[in-house]
Amino acid sequence: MPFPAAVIVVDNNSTDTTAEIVKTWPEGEVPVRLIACPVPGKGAAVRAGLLETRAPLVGFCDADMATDLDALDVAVGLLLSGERVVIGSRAHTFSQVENRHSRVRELGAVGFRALARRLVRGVSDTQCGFKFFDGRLAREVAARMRTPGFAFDVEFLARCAALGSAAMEIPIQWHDMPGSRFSPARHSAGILLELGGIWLRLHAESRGVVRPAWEHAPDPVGYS
Ligand SMILES: Nc1nc2c(ncn2[C@@H]2O[C@H](COP(=O)(O)OP(=O)(O)O)[C@@H](O)[C@H]2O)c(=O)[nH]1
Ligand SMILES: [Mg+2]
Repeated sequence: MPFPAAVIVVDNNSTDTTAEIVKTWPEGEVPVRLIACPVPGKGAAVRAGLLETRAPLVGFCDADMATDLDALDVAVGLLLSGERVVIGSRAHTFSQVENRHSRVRELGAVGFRALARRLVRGVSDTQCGFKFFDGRLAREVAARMRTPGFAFDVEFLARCAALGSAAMEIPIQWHDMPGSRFSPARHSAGILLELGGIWLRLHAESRGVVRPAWEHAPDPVGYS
């Protein structure tokens, strides 16, 4: 990167050695910081990480590096040229996707996409774990986030769109990594409930029935 960058790793009660690896990571050009998020779920962890940021451009990617980091140059270039939400898409015509998902998961994904489309318009892959943002927008949206689990991306993108920033999808190289923690049997019901919760909350907020939560109001943008 031609400018200063930093990595935050969110330890979300992990039982592998993630925290130890970060703690013993040698000091280098890119500082790597560990933060703990006791609330379980990927949504909670990503929210905690984003709220720790102060940089003008921020983002997150899956810990298993399924998305090739070449996409970072494209994402940063687009953000510098004025885009505010740039997300990797496995559905992009120019993406290279090496997929090992089971038939059951593929079928579930079709249903998920049909529901997600009702909440986020114009995005073909809401779930790719590679998303970069204008920092101020990401912190503002993270502060309002309420979805703790895997459906959080849908709430995130819907809130960005509600604040006037539609997502731009970019092509990526995706290598499906072994050791997936996602299980259609264990997670599908929770994801459906989360999607329902997102729909209810966003509708209630848009009608003024409830106000978006602001208790963790983000700090103004900084450059450290
Ligand atoms: N905080 C948290 N993050 C998770 C959990 N499970 C997965 N992740 C994150 O989500 C990413 C995608 O999950 P993964 O298990 O690889 O699923 P897949 O790539 O969709 O098959 C991982 O790389 C982790 O960064 C979890 O239980 N808690
Ligand atoms: Mg993965």
